Amino acid sequence: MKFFEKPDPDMTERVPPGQNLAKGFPVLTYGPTPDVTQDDWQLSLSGLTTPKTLNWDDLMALPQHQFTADFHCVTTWSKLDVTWTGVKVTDLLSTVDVDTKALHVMAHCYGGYTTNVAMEDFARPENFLAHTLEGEPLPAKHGGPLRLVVPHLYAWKSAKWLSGLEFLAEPVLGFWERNGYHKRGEPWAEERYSD
Ligand SMILES: Nc1nc2c(c(=O)[nH]1)N[C@H]1C(S)=C(S)[C@@H](COP(=O)(O)O)O[C@H]1N2
Ligand SMILES: [Mo]
Repeated sequence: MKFFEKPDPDMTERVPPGQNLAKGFPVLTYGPTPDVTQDDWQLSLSGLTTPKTLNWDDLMALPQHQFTADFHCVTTWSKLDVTWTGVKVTDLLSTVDVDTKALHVMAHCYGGYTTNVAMEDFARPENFLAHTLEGEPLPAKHGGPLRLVVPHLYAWKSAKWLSGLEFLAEPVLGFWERNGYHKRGEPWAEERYSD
């Protein structure tokens, strides 16, 4: 009989320094939860691109994929193997005409939240726009009808209730980045706070 077991080495390797595994899926929102239906929802692309507005049908017409990704909140909880359905950021980008000078992206949200991501962190094949969580329509508290998910950065970059993507030549700080969080937020490097 075994009295203890070493932590599964696969698991330790997947939990970034200073993070603990969460029970359930905590909700972390600054301010009230916006009430947006799929019918009301729009995504506007602005800045260094041909301006374009997508509605729900436009989003559904893009290729749909399942994603399994780990989720790391800077407040030290992580959740492994979250399964989502949605659209790859790279598929969305392939339908728009973004200027090569656009090296930064500001994500805008219903409710006013913003977060900035460098284009090289944004235009990755593993990033996606999610409308389904564990097989169910994405609950409003987790960002429904649509949120961004950027698995390789802390979860404050995974903008809930996404309403816009603004393409920028120069970096501009988003909400938490102006309020002390790191401009990039890579969990393995513990890029938690700005200096
Ligand atoms: N619009 C918006 N997006 C947001 C936030 C927010 O307050 N507003 N919080 C961020 C933070 S700090 C985290 S950890 C994750 C939490 O997502 P969850 O509530 O689905 O766990 O959403 C991120 N996206
Ligand atoms: Mo967070």
